[in-house]
Amino acid sequence: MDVLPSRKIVLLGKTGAGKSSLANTILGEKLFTIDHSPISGTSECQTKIKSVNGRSIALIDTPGLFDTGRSEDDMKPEIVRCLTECAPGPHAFLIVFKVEKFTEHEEAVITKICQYFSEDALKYAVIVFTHGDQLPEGMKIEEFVSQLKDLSDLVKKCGGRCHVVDNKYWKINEGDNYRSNQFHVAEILNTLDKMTEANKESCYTNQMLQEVNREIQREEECIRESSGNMSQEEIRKQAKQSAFERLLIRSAGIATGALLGALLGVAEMVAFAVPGLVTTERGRGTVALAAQSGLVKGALTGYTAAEGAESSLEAIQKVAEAVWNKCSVSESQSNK
Ligand SMILES: Nc1nc2c(ncn2[C@@H]2O[C@H](COP(=O)(O)OP(=O)(O)OP(=O)(O)O)[C@@H](O)[C@H]2O)c(=O)[nH]1
Ligand SMILES: [Mg+2]
Repeated sequence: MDVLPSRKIVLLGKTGAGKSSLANTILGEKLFTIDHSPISGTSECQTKIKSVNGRSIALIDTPGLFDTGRSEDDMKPEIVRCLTECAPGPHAFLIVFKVEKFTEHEEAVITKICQYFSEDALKYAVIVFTHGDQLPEGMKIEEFVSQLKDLSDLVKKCGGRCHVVDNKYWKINEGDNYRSNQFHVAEILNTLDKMTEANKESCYTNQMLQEVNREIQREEECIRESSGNMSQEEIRKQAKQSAFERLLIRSAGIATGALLGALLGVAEMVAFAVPGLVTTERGRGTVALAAQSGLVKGALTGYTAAEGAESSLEAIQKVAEAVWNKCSVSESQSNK
């Protein structure tokens, strides 16, 4: 039996933007905990599955993954957790902002989403505003957006998809349809339907998420072999936890910007980052063997060698070349 939810939706945004509250508003139930203190909120990614308006949806709530002022090292476990929850990829990203000024902090959220996923992620994104009560009397969200150039550019990049709720003050429909969460949740679900249809029911994915998914599947196989009659849901849950722990160990000491390289299998990393370098089966075998023997560890620690790199891709390429060079040296020595 396929117990996987039909729609996987991840909520992203700054701490305090109202992600967990929005998740509860959509699900029509307080399934996620809201912390009213200004600093601490959601500390870990969590998934809740529920049927809403006839659709089975899995909402993945995240902590403020893209906050400015938090070190990437600090965020790494939460980012890895988010990847294991999302893998092989979500059907949609709900990017959450408050109805307020659009500053460089909000801009930074988008820059980081594009950095960790890719610009393509915006094809799967819907912008949802919270604190709708802040909208001036009679103003709709589209009008608010049109007044701010950067914001309206962003909404355009997201195919014009934007909605508004107020998780606190718009609980009851008091006749004014626009100020009713029920109305907007229905609109959000319709937009998600249309977007998923336009994306041919595919989820957003990339090489990193696929590799994370392979890691989870490997764990599932092991658990299935050793467990009796555990349900598929329980197997997946345990596999995600083991994959999370493994991936976290693998990424130790590596800057989040270069996580892609750390999370991809080493052979895949080299092939991906330096196309043309590993073209033969034998080449791939050599790299895989080197990875198993621990040879690559030294090169991976050599991420410091990539410190001068301008972008994470460049950093990965530098390390990939270092890995490849080590492999070639070891192969020529063993052939002597
Ligand atoms: N007035 C108003 N308050 C809201 C709204 N949404 C959330 N809040 C309040 O804002 C605070 C933060 O909301 P959360 O839903 O916990 O925000 P979050 O984005 O999940 O925060 P983190 O988990 O820390 O990342 C809480 O006190 C909420 O009650 C809204 O639409 N209107
Ligand atoms: Mg939260």
